[in-house]
Amino acid sequence: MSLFEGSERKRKEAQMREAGRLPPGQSLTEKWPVLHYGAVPKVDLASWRLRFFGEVEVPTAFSFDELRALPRITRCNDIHCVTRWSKFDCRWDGISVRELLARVRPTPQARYVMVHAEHGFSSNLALADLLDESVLLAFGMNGEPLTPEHGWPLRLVVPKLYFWKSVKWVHGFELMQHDAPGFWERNGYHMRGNPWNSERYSND
Ligand SMILES: Nc1nc2c(c(=O)[nH]1)N[C@H]1C(S)=C(S)[C@@H](COP(=O)(O)O)O[C@H]1N2
Ligand SMILES: [Mo]
Repeated sequence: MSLFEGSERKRKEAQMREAGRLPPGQSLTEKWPVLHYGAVPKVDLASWRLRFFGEVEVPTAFSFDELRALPRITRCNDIHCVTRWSKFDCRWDGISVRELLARVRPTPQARYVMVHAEHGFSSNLALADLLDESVLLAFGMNGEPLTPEHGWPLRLVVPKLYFWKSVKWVHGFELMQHDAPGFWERNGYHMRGNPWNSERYSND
């Protein structure tokens, strides 16, 4: 990195801090780091399904074509990784999770969701956090389709929580009555993960 690029980054970072957009302990990155546990999965779109199960009235498996045919939405937001980088003004293109939930109809007992991905990765969310208007299922970011490393064919984006909750290669939503820890949450990370409260580890 040249001296100029470094000071430019610092200037933008100070701007974001000033604007109240940089959570505590985070720093700005212009790049898009790739971070995950395990290998990038190979996905066969013909047999791929996005499943909704557990506490739902209408358990459903959506094909990729069915999801592509749904109304498109875009969301602009900032993402915050627990490893302390934040990336600003990401423009995501995708579909509404709320719309899918309206179709599968969570039971009145449903309060939490386990989000499932390839290779057994999972992360837990409160249903209320999943229903936030900032949330979407993304096919692409900043005008480009997702690359396999960033979650192609589909990833969840939950910008108000640390980015480990934004599950790549998502293929299932399990609606639950009670909260339960997902992959990182079983390994010491926080059950909710709100960056504005520095909810990094289970004892934060
Ligand atoms: N399926 C899956 N999704 C995942 C992860 C993972 O290991 N597997 N890691 C999470 C973590 S810790 C982060 S920071 C982000 C990183 O997303 P990126 O590689 O697109 O930046 O993905 C999240 N989603
Ligand atoms: Mo992360």
